[in-house]
Amino acid sequence: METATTQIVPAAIGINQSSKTNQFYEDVVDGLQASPKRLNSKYFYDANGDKLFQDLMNCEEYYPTNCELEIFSEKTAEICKAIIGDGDEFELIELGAGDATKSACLLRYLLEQQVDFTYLPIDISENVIAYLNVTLPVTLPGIRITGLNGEYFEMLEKAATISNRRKVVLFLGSNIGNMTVNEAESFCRQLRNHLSAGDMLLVGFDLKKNPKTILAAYNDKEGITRQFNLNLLERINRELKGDFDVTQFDHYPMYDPETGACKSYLVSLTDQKVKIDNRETIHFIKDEIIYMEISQKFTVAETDQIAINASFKPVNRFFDNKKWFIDVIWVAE
Ligand code: AVJ
Repeated sequence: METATTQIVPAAIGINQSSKTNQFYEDVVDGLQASPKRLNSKYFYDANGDKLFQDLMNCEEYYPTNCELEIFSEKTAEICKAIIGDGDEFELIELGAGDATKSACLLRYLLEQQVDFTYLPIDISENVIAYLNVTLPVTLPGIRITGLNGEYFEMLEKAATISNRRKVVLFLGSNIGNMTVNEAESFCRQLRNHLSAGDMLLVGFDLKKNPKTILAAYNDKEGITRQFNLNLLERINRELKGDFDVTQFDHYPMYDPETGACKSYLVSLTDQKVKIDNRETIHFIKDEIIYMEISQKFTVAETDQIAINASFKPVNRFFDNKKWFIDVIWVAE
């Protein structure tokens, strides 16, 4: 029998734990057997990684969060006016919602204006989704929310089975920067295929700027970015019975101002071998790297080009005061 408590806590929708662990194992082993070795940055976000990312967002050098927060708090009415459009009810879907601090600016305003919408945050972290499902109904009374825990497109398809109302998709925080320009373009094309003409996309891009400013954001003095990267090795130890000695790896961030690619690597400090689940042994030679993450930086022209090539029409641009970051609104054509 259902208790009152289970009824008031909205259920998270997602995929089962053991198939997630198998996928994680396969991706890790494939990546570490590749040349050069690589790990997928989407796996940064377990409970520890979420906490480290929170710390990063609060650290002095990591500017993107503050820039976007400034845009969302200073331009709330304008942004909301654009997404409300003719006033038809809609689903507000957020890809990689995280703690939803930025979207909460919009959610609060939309609720105050009594706009008819449902909030569907999607996140790879089950920790994040459980948190949003429980806290948002308290901080934003009256919100209709269904958290979706999983991969973006799988969860978008789930969202489509929940309703066929107009969709407004939020993709904030330069999450799109975890893709190269080409990957971002095919991602947006795939996203367009999950939408209907007239649906909207609000995307946050981190812009090219002084290379020193960018590199410093991924090389903070406190070493949080370093820990954030090393945490993935620790997560492999915890969840996949790995035996990484994280003291034997160093963090190496780099930024290429020509291409706008900011990349993070871990560097093996010695010849060493690492076992995973007693099934695979991975050999490292001294100075061998693991490619961990790309945080691509864009020009405004590149964002327009991505929109057009993915069959969206760019309709609005919102900058922070320093013009370091941009939130754009695109309409599916
Ligand atoms: C969450 C992907 C936007 O790339 O800037 C922060 C993650 N990595 N510091 C980014 C991150 C290192 C972040 N995104």
